[in-house]
Amino acid sequence: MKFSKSCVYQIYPRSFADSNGDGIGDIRGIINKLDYIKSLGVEYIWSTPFFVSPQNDNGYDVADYRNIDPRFGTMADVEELIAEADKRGIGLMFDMVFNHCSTSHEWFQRALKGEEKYLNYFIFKDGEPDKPPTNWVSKFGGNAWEYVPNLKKWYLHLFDVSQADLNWDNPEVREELKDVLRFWKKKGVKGFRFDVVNLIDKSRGFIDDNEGDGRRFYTDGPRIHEYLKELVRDSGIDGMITVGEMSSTSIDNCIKYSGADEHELSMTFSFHHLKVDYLKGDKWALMPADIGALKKLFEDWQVRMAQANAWNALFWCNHDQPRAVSRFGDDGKYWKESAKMLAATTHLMRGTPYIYQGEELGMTNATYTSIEQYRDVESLNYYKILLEQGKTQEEALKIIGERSRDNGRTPMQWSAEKYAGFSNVEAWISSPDNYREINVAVEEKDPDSILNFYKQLVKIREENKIVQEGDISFIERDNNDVIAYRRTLDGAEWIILCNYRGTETSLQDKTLSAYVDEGYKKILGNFEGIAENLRPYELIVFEK
Ligand code: TEU
Ligand code: CA
Repeated sequence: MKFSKSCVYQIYPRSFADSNGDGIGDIRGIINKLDYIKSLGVEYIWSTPFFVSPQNDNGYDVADYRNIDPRFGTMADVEELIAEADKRGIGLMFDMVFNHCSTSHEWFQRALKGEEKYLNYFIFKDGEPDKPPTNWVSKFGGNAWEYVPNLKKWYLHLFDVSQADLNWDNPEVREELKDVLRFWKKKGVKGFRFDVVNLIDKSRGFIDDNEGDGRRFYTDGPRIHEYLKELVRDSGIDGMITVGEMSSTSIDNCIKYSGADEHELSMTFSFHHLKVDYLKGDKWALMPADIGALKKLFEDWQVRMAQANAWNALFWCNHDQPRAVSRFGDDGKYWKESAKMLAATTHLMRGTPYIYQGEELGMTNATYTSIEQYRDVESLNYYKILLEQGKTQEEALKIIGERSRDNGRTPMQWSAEKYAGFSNVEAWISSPDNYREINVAVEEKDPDSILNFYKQLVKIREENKIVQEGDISFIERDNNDVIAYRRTLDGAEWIILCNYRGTETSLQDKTLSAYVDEGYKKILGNFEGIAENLRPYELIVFEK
């Protein structure tokens, strides 16, 4: 399978490294750290957007797809980044936000002036100021339509009001976007990540949703596969590494998005496994993670995608998610053990692993104590919504504290120096105090660190066909404490056992001593030796 050997490192430039002392990470900061990224052994870097943008959603509100936001640097910097990464055998993947663009984009500005051509680039509906066309809810809270009085029209924004949805039904829009891909391909970019790309087709129509928030009308629409095939074919990017961010999708659709013979995308991100701690699917209602559900989801996605020759992107963390070690592990007593166990769970599966900046250090949630510390538009909107719903400030802060996207956006922790070695001034967003212990400088020196464990995992994938291409089946299926699977290839077998509890637990299918008696050898773990039971957050990889 293509890209079965690869690992991707995700960078959120704003929070990665600040080279010019303005407190905001930048392109030059990434260039300065390329040797560090090379030392991880990854083949690709995916960077989130640094194109011209008012930054209402930190660059996911693009105002010009072909120019660099001066906050992050210049086109010359980006060209140098591509060339310097290339010298190190690393390909760059750029982030294409094609479901919507910023309302500051020239297209939208001309639409606002009433130009027919550009009105058709967006989803405008005639109407009265007090009655939005549908009751759909924006992903960032509130109704998903905004009224423009002088046009007497509403426009759709599935995200922030400053992110207007593009009209993919219009062939001119599709041509514009293909051209953006050609532009970056010509610059030497090796691949693309497509933002919420399964939301682009709205051809199911604009109908009130009396059961949900509207997503069933615009997710995985009827023309989505047609649009993707056309985009990939006409822009000449088929065969490059591509990943689609698929919001609330299904396995059946991902089989098509990433199927080997479909010529759509190389792989898909899906998010069901990151909702197992949402109470009744509500991100803003806290619940302890349901490990039984998590395990079932991994099994379904791993097994069914494999049967269909489709391909998963494997990940725990990104710039929209709280930190995995704080969420599914233990960022206190078993910090190191649980971070390693979580890493092994995904890295040894079938798919392409993604490492999000700082994950390889075991970076934790932000631990903010006041709403003033938050920056994310979604967190700030929902804080207000939670208060309106009658939550106390303390309750609302607790929820935001666990669920905010800012948990994943604190500055990369490079060293114990002031400002975590990220900048020489106060950063745009503050760091948790633990940067003094959790940082690159400390972990590079410690052979037993989380950082060195990640490097080991990348190498294990690179050197072992069984990890790249082996079959996968799940074991310990009725055991809700443990996530465990078997990889097999040409008579070889690996067993991966992960304890998701902070307590000792026993295996149900086969005891640890039975594995040993049958000749299995431990080849990787996060504790010394083999005990009678799995220790808290213990990981064991056996080979036979
Ligand atoms: O995210 C899509 C998305 O829907 C989420 O991950 C979102 O953050 C979550 O549903 C909110 O609860 C992508 C980008 O990764 C994100 O940063 C952007 O804000 C969003 O699209 C809009 O472009
Ligand atoms: Ca800077």
